Amino acid sequence: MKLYQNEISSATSRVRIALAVKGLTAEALPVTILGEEAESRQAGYRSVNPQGLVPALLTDSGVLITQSLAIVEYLDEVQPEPPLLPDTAEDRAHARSIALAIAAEIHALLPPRIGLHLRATFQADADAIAAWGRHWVGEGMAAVETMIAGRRKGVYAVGDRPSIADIFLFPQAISARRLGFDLARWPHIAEIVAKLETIPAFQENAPAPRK
Ligand SMILES: N[C@@H](CCC(=O)N[C@@H](CS)C(=O)NCC(=O)O)C(=O)O
Repeated sequence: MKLYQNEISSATSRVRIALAVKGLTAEALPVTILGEEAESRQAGYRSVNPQGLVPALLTDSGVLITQSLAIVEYLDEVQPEPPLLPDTAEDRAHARSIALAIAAEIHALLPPRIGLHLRATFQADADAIAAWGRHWVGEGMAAVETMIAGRRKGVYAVGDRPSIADIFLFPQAISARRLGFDLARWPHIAEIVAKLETIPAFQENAPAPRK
């Protein structure tokens, strides 16, 4: 397998964590994502992934899978142990709800292309773009905290083993901390992240800080 990826990418981090939890490896194919001229915006990479986003996984049979949730669920199907989905249909739906609340409602508003568009179209400066990010992270993580609190019955977000909910939560929480949020404001998230930070598959595959 080969993984189009970027070290600072939160969405890539999810896939790298899943690979590590499963004991799988993928050859890293780096794609730059920062700035107007980033490879993610160029025709070359768009011919690989029309969305111009990382991660994208090239399977051993040459099929490209885009979108981190689809990739993580693919890995869970081809390598079922340890499972990344909880045992019951309701808990699996809950774990997917948490993963999507992060991927589709928080993270989707934050990647570099969003900041570039805010700057080019609305003349937003660096402070305004940072405030934009903090707004969506603050609002979104508060909702995720409530979602987790409402049904938590184990040490992780959903149950007693790490699931896709934790795989999506962890990179977003690390990014929130770097944006200046004290995770203590979300007590369940803080407790879960502290636990995940003791697991090498998570700790070693967190998104790298932006330089
Ligand atoms: N929903 C996608 C999000 C992918 C995404 O936004 N990736 C970011 C990096 S974290 C990216 O490639 N951004 C390129 C850009 O903003 O130009 C997923 O879960 O894979």
